[in-house]
Amino acid sequence: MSQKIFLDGKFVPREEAKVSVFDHGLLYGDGVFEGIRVYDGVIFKLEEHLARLYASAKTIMLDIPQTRDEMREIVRQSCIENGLRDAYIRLVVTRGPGDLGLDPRKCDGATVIVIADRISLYPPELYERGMSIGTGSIRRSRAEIINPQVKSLNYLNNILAKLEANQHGWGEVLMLSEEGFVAECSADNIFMVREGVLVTPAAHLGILLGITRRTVMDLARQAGFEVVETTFTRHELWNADEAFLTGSAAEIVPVTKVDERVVGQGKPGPLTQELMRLFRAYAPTNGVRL
Ligand code: PXG
Repeated sequence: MSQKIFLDGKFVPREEAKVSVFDHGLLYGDGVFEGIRVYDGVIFKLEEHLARLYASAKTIMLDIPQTRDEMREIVRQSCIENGLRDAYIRLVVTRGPGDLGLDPRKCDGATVIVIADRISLYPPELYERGMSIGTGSIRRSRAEIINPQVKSLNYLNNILAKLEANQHGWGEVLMLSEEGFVAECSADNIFMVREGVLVTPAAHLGILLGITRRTVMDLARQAGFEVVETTFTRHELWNADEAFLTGSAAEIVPVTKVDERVVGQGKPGPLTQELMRLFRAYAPTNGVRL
């Protein structure tokens, strides 16, 4: 059975899921997206992902033709049509086809795409041994340039950073804020553990407010740990007791090396492992059921 993709109001076979070469999502990266996980028939934190999608769209003044209720049903239907109970969903809304100028008023209306696919995960060894990351030369931009809180289709900075990760053989690439503070990675948020306290960069540093980040903060607080959102430098990260990354695709990935400095004991730390356990138990219970 061919994969079914939701495109502009209906499900079409994968081979027919094509967009116009005049779509401003393609011509200008003018659009927004979400990446969502499905765990054993539960669409993880779907409401939070929909809220972020509609907030991103509002900021760029992009009208999504579907209501949030309709979108929830389309996402559910995408999993059902494709017989998927464990999946990765990509929701994309572009400005739609226009002319070759960049004026959004020339566009006919949004293109809405929902792809439900199998998940490709990081290898299990990575979760047992930890990941080595390094700092790239590309900075996260401040809100007046490309607002990192808008999950837009303009990911060129992140891709440039990822190229540096590939060149150096890092699993992910650390991106600093314009001022040089630790911000996040190309597609993951970052945490460190210092004297039993969980520390993560604050929103104003120019980060995507990750849904996994929020979940991990909530789980840690419920388990009795202190969680702090603040500003810190790489010096503090290099000298942390533990570090890890969070993201919908990655979940929680221990980080054991940053810029050739071994972090903590050089293996996944106890709080990281505890949070990984808590997250794995929590994920299939929190979201919208198929
Ligand atoms: N920061 C950035 C810049 C991101 O793009 C996250 C953090 C984590 O957010 P969530 O809400 O997922 O906890 C992201 C995640 C992928 C993939 O397939 C993920 C993202 C973007 C592109 C691809 O891993 N965004």
